Amino acid sequence: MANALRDKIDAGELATVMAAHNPLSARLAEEAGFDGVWASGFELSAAYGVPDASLLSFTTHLDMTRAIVEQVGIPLIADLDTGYGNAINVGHVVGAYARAGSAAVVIEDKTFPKDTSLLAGARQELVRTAEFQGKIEAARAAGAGHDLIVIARTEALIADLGIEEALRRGAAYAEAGADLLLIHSKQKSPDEIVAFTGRWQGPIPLVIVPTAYPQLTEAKIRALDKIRVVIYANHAVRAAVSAMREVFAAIRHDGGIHQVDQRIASVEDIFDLQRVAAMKAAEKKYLR
Ligand code: SPV
Ligand code: MG
Repeated sequence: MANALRDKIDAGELATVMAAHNPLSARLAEEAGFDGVWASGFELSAAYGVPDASLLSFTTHLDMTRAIVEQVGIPLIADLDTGYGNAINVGHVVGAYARAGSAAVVIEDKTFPKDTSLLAGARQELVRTAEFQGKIEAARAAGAGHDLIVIARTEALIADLGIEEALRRGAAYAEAGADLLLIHSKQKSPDEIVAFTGRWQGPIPLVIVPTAYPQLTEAKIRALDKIRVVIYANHAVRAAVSAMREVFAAIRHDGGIHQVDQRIASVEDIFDLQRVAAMKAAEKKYLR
């Protein structure tokens, strides 16, 4: 599993990764042709109706991860937030995700409990650089033997600490053994990420999450040359919310399901997504 993502990155290509909050959304991402699935903390928190602020336990997220890995063939990148504590917590948690079949894990340099990155006025505090290097080393050790990709995420730009601090932290995280550096930005234009990428001279490639600056298309990202993974981090839950709102409102407006029936996914479509045909074939073979 890890190899498919690593192979793509090593080949100098851009891996496109879509968010998921359950196996069904992951399967739809695979069906659409994405290279990987992002087991998003934000999406899972939203699915539970709570803020993305370290409120869900890691086992809740791990259960989702296991369920997704069982149902899709594309690699999974697990969003581990801050690693749920210090380097000891990171080692414990990363080991569990590696054994669950994650291709990659992301840990971010914020304090625990974290606050979500794109919320205006949110609490954004970073741990010391050396402390986070220890967390990266613990993640590396826990993933050894699983071909696990360790992605270090700096929130320096999210915390308004500037490009110099982001570059300094990125270099320190590469030195500690990270395979890739996720650089997150909340600016509404791609300028900050483009400037960071231009100045990045580190030995490891970059990962971006262009939620705030959607103008940065894949063609433009490829042209920047140093970015190997783009994560569309919340488009599964946002698409689901738009679709459900629209259909639920139409049913209330129409006084029944007679109008929407033809324009939403059919029950047969859902049977296909559940792989019912495979179960029926197994019934023929084994039930006697
Ligand atoms: C997530 O999807 O959980 C992320 C990306 O970490 S963001 O919400 O932008 O922090
Ligand atoms: Mg997250």
